[in-house]
Amino acid sequence: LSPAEWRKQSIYFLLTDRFGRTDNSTSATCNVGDRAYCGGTWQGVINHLDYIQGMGFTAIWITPVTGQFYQSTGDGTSYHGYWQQDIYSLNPQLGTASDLKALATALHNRGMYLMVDVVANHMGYNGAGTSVDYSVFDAFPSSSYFHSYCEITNYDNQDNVEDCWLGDSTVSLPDLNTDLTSVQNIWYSWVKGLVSNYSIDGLRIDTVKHVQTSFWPDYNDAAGVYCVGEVFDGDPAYTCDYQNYMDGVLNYPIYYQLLSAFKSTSGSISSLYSMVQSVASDCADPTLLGNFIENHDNPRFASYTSDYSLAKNVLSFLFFSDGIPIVYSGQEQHYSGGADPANREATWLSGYSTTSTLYTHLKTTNQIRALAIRKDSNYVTSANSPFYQDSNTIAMLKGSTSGSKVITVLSNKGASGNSYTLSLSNTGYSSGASLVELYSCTTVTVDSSSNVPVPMASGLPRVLVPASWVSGSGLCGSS
Ligand code: ABC
Ligand code: CA
Repeated sequence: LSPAEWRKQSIYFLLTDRFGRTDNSTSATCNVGDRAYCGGTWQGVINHLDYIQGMGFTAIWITPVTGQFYQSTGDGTSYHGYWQQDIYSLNPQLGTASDLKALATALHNRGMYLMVDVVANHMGYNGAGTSVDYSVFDAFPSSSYFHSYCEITNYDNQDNVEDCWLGDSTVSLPDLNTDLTSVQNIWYSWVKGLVSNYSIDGLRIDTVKHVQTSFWPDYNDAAGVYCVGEVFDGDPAYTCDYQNYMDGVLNYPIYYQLLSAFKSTSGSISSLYSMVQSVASDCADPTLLGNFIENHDNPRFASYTSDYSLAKNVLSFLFFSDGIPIVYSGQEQHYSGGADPANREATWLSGYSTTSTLYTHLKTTNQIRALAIRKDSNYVTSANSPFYQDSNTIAMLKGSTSGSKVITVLSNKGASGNSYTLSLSNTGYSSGASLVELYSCTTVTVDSSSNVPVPMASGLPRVLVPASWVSGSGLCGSS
């Protein structure tokens, strides 16, 4: 699937081992601290696609599928899939080739898409970097394919980041010498084959900043589908540069500012406001970034605050700013695990509730975004524009036509926030125009000074669109 088509999607990210089991159990034990396989499978994902689609997601991103090593170590096991050894086989703990193909088919039959996580930077080894038996790596069975061992010690030194190894002395991550044409050719033909064998629609690429930039354009081309790279860095100048070498990157610059603006009622809105502008100017195309507030590498949002209004606001930001929204499995159940491995709770233990507060918030939010995409064919390519801020509020406009843009108003006042009317000018709407706020289903009329009166309460997010959009949308009781 092309980048242009991916812009319209909404992605649910899951760790295959932690989302759904073949036996559909909702009680199978999964102690995150054990860092062990808990029994999730590709078939288990197929079994629960209604749950994902019911929230309005149109795509899933799954963790790496390749063959790993399976022993337990002081750092746990390879349940997450980032410790590959056999790139030409699949991880049998997660299922068979026909299961993975069946997952792609099941998604496609629903009009949904499959994104797979891939790793080109390294293999995984059960032992220290000084004692690697390279014969275990199926495609790279000798030390000559790898950088010589050194641990990454200085993230400010790009050569160190690219040429030294991730991992530790318990599980080392042997770092491929991606400067070698032989290594490049193996990866380019491998990725092409993977995408075609399993009918994959997009890739999430791991550890992108640990490989030289010149490696990526041909990799992205060989994949032939939208690629979004992980560049784990909050500096927009650093991270955006990688978008010159692949379709998109995960939006870590926004992640940090969104988190700090909304993890408490005293967070800085102005830092978020200016980061939206920095990303817009530094990134080649902000509409192809992957937006998130949770993933498997960082503490969950609810580990910072249990406030549901704050949780709703950060979710709404992901959907109504530039880029592709990504929600991490368990976020819809307000899971609150801290740093890895605590943030990898089994989704099945929630019983897959479809009535939980954030499940229903996400369902409405996905519906609103889909409505905007239907009504405004240039919605996803239009530039989001923050146009109002105060110490607790940010308001943004996104859409291609003045007078019918989506207005998003986010607040960090939290659930105990007061009720008031926020009067917004400079929205492009004219006096007398009728808008509907789609979370509360309130109709408002633009006043004689062209101000939009936004009903605020309990620190909840607000999204306004032309009232004429509502009929037939399925929102606010319309059919
Ligand atoms: C395992 C155990 C853990 C145990 C650990 C020692 O071993 O599970 O419990 O603590 C996989 C697994 C992990 C596993 C690791 C190591 O492998 O998922 O569970 O940990 O064996 C990707 C994936 C990630 C994956 C790997 C490896 C890479 O998303 O799930 O981990 O394939 C770096 C990498 C990044 C990587 C991340 C985990 O580590 O760059 O690709 N993620 C700074 C650095 C970043 C660094 C980050 C975290 O710290 O700049 O490069 O990411 O270590 C901001 C700055 C940022 C800064 C942050 C902290 O602050 O702007 O730059 O990030 O302000
Ligand atoms: Ca490297």
